[in-house]
Amino acid sequence: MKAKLNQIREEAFKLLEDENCNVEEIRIKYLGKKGELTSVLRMMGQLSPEERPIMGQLANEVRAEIEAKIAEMAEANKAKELEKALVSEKIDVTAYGKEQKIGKLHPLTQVQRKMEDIFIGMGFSIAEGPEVEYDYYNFQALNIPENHPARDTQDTFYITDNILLRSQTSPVQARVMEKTQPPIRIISPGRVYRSDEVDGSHSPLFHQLEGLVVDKGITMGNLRGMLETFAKTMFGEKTKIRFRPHHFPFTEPSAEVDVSCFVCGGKGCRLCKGEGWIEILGAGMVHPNVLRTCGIDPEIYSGFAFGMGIERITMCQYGIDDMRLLYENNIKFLKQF
Ligand code: 2U9
Repeated sequence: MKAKLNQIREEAFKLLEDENCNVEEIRIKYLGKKGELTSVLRMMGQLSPEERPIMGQLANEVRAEIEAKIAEMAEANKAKELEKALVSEKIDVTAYGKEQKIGKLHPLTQVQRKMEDIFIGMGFSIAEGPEVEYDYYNFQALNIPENHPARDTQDTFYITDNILLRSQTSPVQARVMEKTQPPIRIISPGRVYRSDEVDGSHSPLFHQLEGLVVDKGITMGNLRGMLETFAKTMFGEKTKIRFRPHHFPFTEPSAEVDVSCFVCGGKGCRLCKGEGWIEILGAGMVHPNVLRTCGIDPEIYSGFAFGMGIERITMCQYGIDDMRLLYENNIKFLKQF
């Protein structure tokens, strides 16, 4: 039996010397249930009690040696496979890839973000509110009662008699005033709606950015200084601003505000239509009725407000002469910004 066990070891080792041998086949042949080593072990019963432990130990040694050799071969095979895969699956990292087209923000969004950044830099927070709004917040709280002529110029889309699509973002500020006592320093950018026909300068949906500051002792001087800082940061250091008297129901006094033309510097050109000035926004001191209606005592507090169309600012900045271009999603147009 000893000779048989040694023979099994020799044979198995010889077969395993071949690098390309089938390791699993050899394992089954010698160590499997019907393998040669198992058959020898079955004959142990025929041995004398003295021989049995000696042969048992030898058989275990032979099994362990063959198993160790098989494990070593399997490990070597794995390494060989990996080596092969590394060669055959080599990746050329310098090869041309598929170009990834990177999109960018719409010019209106770019301009809105730039405006927001400027106001955030001056200590404003962004306030948001619903686009589907109550008549109360859109008109009545802003000193525009039923049948007021301003309802014509701001005609919008009605969901019911008292629910509409907001025609300005002012209702956002009215809501903030109702909930918060001064100091208030907010801007409200967003979509607004008007019942307008589409043309080169009108759209039933456009974007506004409005601002509101309410505190003790706020004056028109504060409004002017703040707007000058905005204009210089937005359009360039040399930009000047001017106020022209105007009327809005929600501010008193009110003004339309122009910036000196940033193309010709005020001499007169195509962009400013020879005027030297470009109208960009409306502003004024918040009407005492509005403060009172929104729960703020106009005897203690005063405030200023302003509003501008984001489309208008975008068109000025980029010299776009037709507003419809901003909504058509023409990729050739949009790629320019
Ligand atoms: C509250 C009180 C007052 C916001 C203001 C304007 C002047 C203005 C227009 C600019 C061009 C609208 O987009 S546009 O058509 N806006 O001229 N907006 S003052 O005044 C407010 C806002 C909120 C509570």
